Amino acid sequence: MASRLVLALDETDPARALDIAKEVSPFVSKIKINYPLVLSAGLDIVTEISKFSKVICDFKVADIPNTNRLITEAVFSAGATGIIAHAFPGPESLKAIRAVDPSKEMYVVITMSHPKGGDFFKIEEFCSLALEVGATGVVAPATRPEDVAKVKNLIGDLEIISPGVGAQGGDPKETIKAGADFIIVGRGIYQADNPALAAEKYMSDMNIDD
Ligand code: NUP
Repeated sequence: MASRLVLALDETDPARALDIAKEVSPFVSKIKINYPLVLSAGLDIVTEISKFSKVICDFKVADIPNTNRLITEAVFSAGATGIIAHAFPGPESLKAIRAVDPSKEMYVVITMSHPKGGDFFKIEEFCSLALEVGATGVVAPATRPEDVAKVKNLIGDLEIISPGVGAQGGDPKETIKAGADFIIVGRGIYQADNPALAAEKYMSDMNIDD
């Protein structure tokens, strides 16, 4: 069965990040890259990692349509297959991302995983926005499986990717049971003594058949 694990590679040492990406890539379906690594290594790290893994840029794009378009063009030109955006700037900002290359993945943040991270997010409105703009999927928190289940009921066939497993306390199995398609793990893998072994363990932990 294909892996339902996504590595959040927030390791800021570029050489170490590349080593971890190579070791862990056989166990994950994608590698998610966020500002901490790009700000230390440059956008070239996206191109490097794209040579052996799919890369999603978690830049939580949240600007006017023209700026969203420029950011998205840079990200896809670097080799990323997907991008994560915020919903609150509204439909035109999300459509500008979608229009750059509809064959790529666009994920929309519905609500966030940290304590009180959901207080300013509108789950129903953001889910219908994700459907309206033709998103590939949505980001919903493994720390609140009840929110994942709620999102699942609202988004039909869109994918759910869920961060918050491991360091933030979310449980892989509960998250998948609630309706997530993929779980996202950062520190639980890249800070482990053996990141590949840790990734393999997360993969088996989310097997819901046992
Ligand atoms: O709600 C969110 N929570 C979250 O942790 C949305 C996210 N995109 N993330 C990201 O997932 C976060 O920025 C980090 O890159 C990763 C989780 O990392 P960790 O807590 O597993 O180390």
